[in-house]
Amino acid sequence: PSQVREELIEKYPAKVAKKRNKSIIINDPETVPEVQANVRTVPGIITQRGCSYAGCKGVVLGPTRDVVNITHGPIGCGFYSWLTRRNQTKPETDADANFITYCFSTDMQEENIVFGGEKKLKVAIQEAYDLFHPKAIAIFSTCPVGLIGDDVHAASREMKEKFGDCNVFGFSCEGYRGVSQSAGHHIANNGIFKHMVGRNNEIKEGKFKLNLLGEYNIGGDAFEIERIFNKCGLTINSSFSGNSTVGQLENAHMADLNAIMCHRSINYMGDMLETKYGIPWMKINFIGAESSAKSLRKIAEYFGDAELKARVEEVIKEEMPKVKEVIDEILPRTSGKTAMLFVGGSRAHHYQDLFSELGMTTVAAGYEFAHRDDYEGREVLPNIKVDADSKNIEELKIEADPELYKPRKTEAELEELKAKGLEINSYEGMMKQMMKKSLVVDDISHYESEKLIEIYKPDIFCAGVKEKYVVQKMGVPLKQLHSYDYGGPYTGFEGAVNFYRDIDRMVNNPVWKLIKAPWQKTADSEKESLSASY
Ligand code: CFM
Ligand code: HCA
Repeated sequence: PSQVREELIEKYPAKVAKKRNKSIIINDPETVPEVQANVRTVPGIITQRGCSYAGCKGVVLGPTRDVVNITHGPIGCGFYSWLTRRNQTKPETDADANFITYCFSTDMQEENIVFGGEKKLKVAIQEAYDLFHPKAIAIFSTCPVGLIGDDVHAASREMKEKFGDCNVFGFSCEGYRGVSQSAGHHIANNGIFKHMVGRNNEIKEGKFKLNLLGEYNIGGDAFEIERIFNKCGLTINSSFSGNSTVGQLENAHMADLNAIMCHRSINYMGDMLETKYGIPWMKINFIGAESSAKSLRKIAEYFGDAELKARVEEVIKEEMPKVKEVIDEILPRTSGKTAMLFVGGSRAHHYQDLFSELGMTTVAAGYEFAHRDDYEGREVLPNIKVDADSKNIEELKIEADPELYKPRKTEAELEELKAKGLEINSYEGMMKQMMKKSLVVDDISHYESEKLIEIYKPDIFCAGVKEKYVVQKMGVPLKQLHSYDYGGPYTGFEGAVNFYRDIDRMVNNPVWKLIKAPWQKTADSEKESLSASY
């Protein structure tokens, strides 16, 4: 692998090579070497990353159906974040609000850039209020808003006071706020915590109430988790933010546990809910049948109720045989194959579980925008250098609420749970689970992806839509782990079966071996590939 690393960076100018070298790591699950992460992409390099606005509006706030999300900016930002992320939602009745299908934007023009856009923004907020009377309106700033200095917060406050019955708040999530989407996650967490959490004191029915954090219902993933939780007798108090509502987010402080799927995007909320209200958080993973069973057992152990534990075992016993049947059929065909995963800030880790259930090895993986803790584990947090880009993002000062702080577990109870192997308020990251000498690459560049494919010839490459067709033209199937190639769900037990079948179809499809770019084709090789296929 050190030779591979050399090959990946040899074409770069010396300074760039030196920098990239720190983000390309040969893994050792025992020593867990340091990965350079969450730093600026070198200009000129083609990155997979997106912007802060995408992380705030598209990712964290976008999936909540009854908030009107207005993009303050030129129309492109709103348009290209309109229904592209596949976050599904299911209103309880036809009469319930669902604004996810709409694209709200102030459609800024040159005139607004020159003379200011606040007036236009207030008109837009008024129009949205008059048309829909929503519970909440959120404003998302795009790059020009920050550059010209429109005050979206003042405009929001003014309109909120004017309406009286509609919560209006803004986000300074201009695309350039941070080095990636990740900054937008943090800004979104802060805004939801400040403007929403704690406003709804409804006590929901149910004995075991938890919030599901960092699950966005892509391709219906949250629906499958809801199905399993219902069977087990677990109540989702509030979901951040797949299939969620304003009321749910406002009620988050009423749960007894925060179960975190995507650590990267929502760990801030976990910490803040713990500090202010005394609700601990626990990392779980519902990607993979074994992982789902393990996560259910962890949740049951946390609540410590014998009846719940027994129910969870029953559910696992009911669900597993269907999964086992499919895996027994597919495993002989997928076993021994290799995968590479370069996705976001959590799926490059989670999906390794599904691949190992298929008997497949992850030879290289990396995140687009995760931080060192997502690679190396949260214990490195005190050692992370806070650079100028991170300082740019507000860190809320949270204290225990004088009335509402109520530790859900005593210190002794938490210690006991930790001794049983439950990671409370902790996450061990991706690298400890990956093979020795596998490659870990942060913010992989387009060039490095191509090189890796040439060298390793993996059986499948997992990334997003920007990579998909380039990789497939190299003769390697690409599975989109963002949009799921319009499939899914992939969570839980039914999701695992969907994934096994989709991957089987891709890695065992002979069509990939027939692909040659026109310029690579000669009359002879064309004949060869044809006769090989018949
Ligand atoms: Fe978390 Fe996500 Fe992801 Fe993410 Fe994303 Fe996404 Fe992703 Mo695309 S919140 S980090 S910012 S799991 S949108 S649902 S698929 S990059 S790996
Ligand atoms: C985003 C959204 C995205 C993009 C996916 C892709 C998603 O980063 O703004 O590049 O294919 O999941 O929709 O991550």
